[in-house]
Amino acid sequence: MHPNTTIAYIGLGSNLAEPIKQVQAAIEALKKLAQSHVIKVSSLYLSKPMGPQDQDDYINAVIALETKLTPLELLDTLQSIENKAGRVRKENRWGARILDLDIILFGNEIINTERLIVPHYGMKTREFVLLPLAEIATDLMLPSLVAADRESVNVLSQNIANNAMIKLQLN
Ligand code: A4P
Ligand code: MG
Repeated sequence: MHPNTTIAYIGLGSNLAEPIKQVQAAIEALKKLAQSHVIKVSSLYLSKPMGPQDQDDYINAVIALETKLTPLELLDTLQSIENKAGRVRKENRWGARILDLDIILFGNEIINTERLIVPHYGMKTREFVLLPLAEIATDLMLPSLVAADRESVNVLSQNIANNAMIKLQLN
């Protein structure tokens, strides 16, 4: 792998306006990203909403992207894909959305800035992130400032309660 290339994991979520199509279209958009290459795509999962329950179920997936973009360039790009999908940002936390693209991991980088927190703050407690991630990256270890504290995606995914999530079989 080129020295400036990083493998980033991106979480996709949608529960509005035909979520399966939204997630599939976002994957197609990610395949066209400059300086980047989609190397793995998880199955699509149907998940119960985390947060307010008066919203539809979500479609979630995770992809692995080999990229030469910086983390902030990647965030800008993801936000422009969200905006093109017609995303409207609302005040209500964890409310319904057409498309949400989160940077779950960016290589082994640990980022804590105003615009970007990586690893994603919710990744270890969300089955709709951990299970698709484990599907495409079983042997992955999370970054940690203390090497001995690195956690494995496989172990985290085995220990998470699966809230009736369904892996979709699409042709
Ligand atoms: N930001 C910071 N770190 C990151 C990162 N690692 N990746 C900042 C992406 N963005 C990051 O994001 C708000 C700001 O977070 C961005 O401007 C960026 O600078 P946003 O996408 O506008 O807001 P959000 O996604 O609504 O944020 P919030 O409230 O953290 O929502 P979550 O945590 O993403 O949860 N239930 C199911 N079953 N499946 C889901 O996918 N998703 C949510 C949203 C709720 N319930 C869900 C699901
Ligand atoms: Mg988001």
